[in-house]
Amino acid sequence: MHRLGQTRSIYRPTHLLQTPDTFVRAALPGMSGAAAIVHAAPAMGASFTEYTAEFEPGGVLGPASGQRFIYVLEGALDVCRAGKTQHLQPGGFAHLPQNASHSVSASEKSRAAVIEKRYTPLAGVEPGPALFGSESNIPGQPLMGDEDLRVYPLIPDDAGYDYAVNVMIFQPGAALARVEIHVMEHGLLMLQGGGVYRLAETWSPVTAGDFIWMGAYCPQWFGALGKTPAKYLIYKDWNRHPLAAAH
Ligand code: UGY
Ligand code: MN
Repeated sequence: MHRLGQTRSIYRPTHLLQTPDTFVRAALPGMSGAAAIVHAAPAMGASFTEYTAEFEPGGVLGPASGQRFIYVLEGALDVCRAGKTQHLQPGGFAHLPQNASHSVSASEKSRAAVIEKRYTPLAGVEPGPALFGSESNIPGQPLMGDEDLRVYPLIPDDAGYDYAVNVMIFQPGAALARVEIHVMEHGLLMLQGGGVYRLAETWSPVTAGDFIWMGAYCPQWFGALGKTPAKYLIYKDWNRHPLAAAH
């Protein structure tokens, strides 16, 4: 069925809303039995890369271009680093520092969100070590005192990490308390539920499976709609001076 050129997707210098009907798959160098849907990259204005990797059983990722963060959406991944293998299931995540040799393979048909970012060094601070965890073990915190809007920080707020990845869960009807305008960029994957996202001067219906990039200073606001909670995975650059440069 032709959509007659219609889509909810929007691309502007300030933001991208990328809906699954517009996803294009291609293998990145070193991938086998896997393909990437590249959501955010320098080519569209982002200073990091985020993609969804889709694996056949036995599929593998190629080498990372910088630090790598992996969040398993479906299936199971084995991440092997320094002779130890971590078996990650949905909600499981890993942070691999820049230049940390490792392998990522799927033990079954799987999907994962993958974020890669060049590290921005900070004088006197060692880069944070590799991390492995599961969102189910992370305590949530209410955002600005709102018990219906909880934030689950997957990476410790430590100067050795120059980015943050949080899971945010909005109960039906919950909303950000204000329009945010900030220097940090965001990569956002809607995991469950949906609502309305304000991005610059557009208000868009969004639902599970959508990806959003918000450039620095993009006005942003979200309100959850429907009878089930809305949940998203959100990246931001963090813990660095705005003039600091990545290496
Ligand atoms: O962390 C954040 O800036 C977050 N509150 N932004 C967002 O949900 N769009
Ligand atoms: Mn924000």
